[in-house]
Amino acid sequence: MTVEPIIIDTDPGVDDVLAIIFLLLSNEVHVKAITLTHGNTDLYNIKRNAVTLLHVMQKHRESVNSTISFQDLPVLAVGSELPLKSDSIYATYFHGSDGLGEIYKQGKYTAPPDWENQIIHQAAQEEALYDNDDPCQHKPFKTTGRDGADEILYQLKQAPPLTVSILAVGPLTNVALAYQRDPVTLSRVKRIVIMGGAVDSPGNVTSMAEFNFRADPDAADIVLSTSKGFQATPKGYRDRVSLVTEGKKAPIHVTILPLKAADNGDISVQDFEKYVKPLDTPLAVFCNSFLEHTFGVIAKFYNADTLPVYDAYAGFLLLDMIPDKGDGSTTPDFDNNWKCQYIDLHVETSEQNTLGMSYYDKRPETKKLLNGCPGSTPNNVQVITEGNGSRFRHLFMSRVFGVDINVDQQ
Ligand SMILES: [Ca+2]
Repeated sequence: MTVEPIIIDTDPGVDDVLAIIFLLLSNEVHVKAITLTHGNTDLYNIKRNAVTLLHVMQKHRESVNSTISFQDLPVLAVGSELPLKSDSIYATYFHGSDGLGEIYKQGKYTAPPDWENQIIHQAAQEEALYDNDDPCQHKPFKTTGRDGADEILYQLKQAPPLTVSILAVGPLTNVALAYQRDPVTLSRVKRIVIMGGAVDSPGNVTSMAEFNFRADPDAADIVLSTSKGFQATPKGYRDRVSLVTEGKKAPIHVTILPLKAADNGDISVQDFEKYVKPLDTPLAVFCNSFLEHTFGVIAKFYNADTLPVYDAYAGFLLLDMIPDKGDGSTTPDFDNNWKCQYIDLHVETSEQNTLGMSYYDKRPETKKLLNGCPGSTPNNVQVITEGNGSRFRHLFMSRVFGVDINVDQQ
């Protein structure tokens, strides 16, 4: 089995935390770096949640007698505090002011007391750990002096071209900055899988816009534009390999899981209460500490009894796409379980009422006109329109909590 190196760009956040845990427990991928962005809350709280979560993962490993070498730990890189141009918005109405349902303030969970220091890069100390690695001694992540965008570029430079994927589950500021700083190096990415956008559906933060795109519309539009000229064909793949091998910019395979398709991955509150709430494993204790708040928000504001876990579902999509080189070849797990279409998708960046809205020209003749017109290469974003939520729920609950939910009843 080929293990895919990945970078998670994220704003933890309830479903981000679930996504990160899920992927750290997935042997199909190796999480090389976690790059943090503003988003669900401000960067201070995002950092605290990330450090706390990675300590929980260390506790989990101890509880199952598993160790990880220092080299294999993810790098935790602090990224953008603000969107590229627009004003900040946060999703604290859903995630709580701390991003995790007020767990710290209410004493439901405690962050490591020195968490802020832990994130500061300790070059000499970490250098020593490479030579004298004692898994009981080291911290649960590596630090870096690079910011989020530079860390993305660094990871892509270290690996062979078209081997590292990015899972972007927050506002896209870091990824857009990486492209602006060095489009040639970002072209080395195998694929960018994004949770974001409301395509042919209402938004969730405004009637038109999905949160991640609305929280940095300019960044979202830049990242979608990197798909310009992308072709999921054997020739398209060969051309991309040639371009990146020659050190040139190439079209990027951009896949988005928009709201309408993401909703299908929701997990029932009933399943969490039945299977997860009684558990006392480190992962369940941590997740239970914030999920109670989320369930309250879901019931009160949305009159719903299912938990949206969009970011974790996007992680699951990434797992199903690993065997796909982006050359149009089919893979059973993807073809049997996902539906998609390639669209010239853009993001509104100037009109306040529709800021962050994803849009495309629906007139059938436009595609033909664009294709015949030099210099007007359209974006070519792979938009997921449908997925198999039952498979995800089963795999997620068994991998993260070790429980077997009855998928037949989903
Ligand atoms: Ca997120």
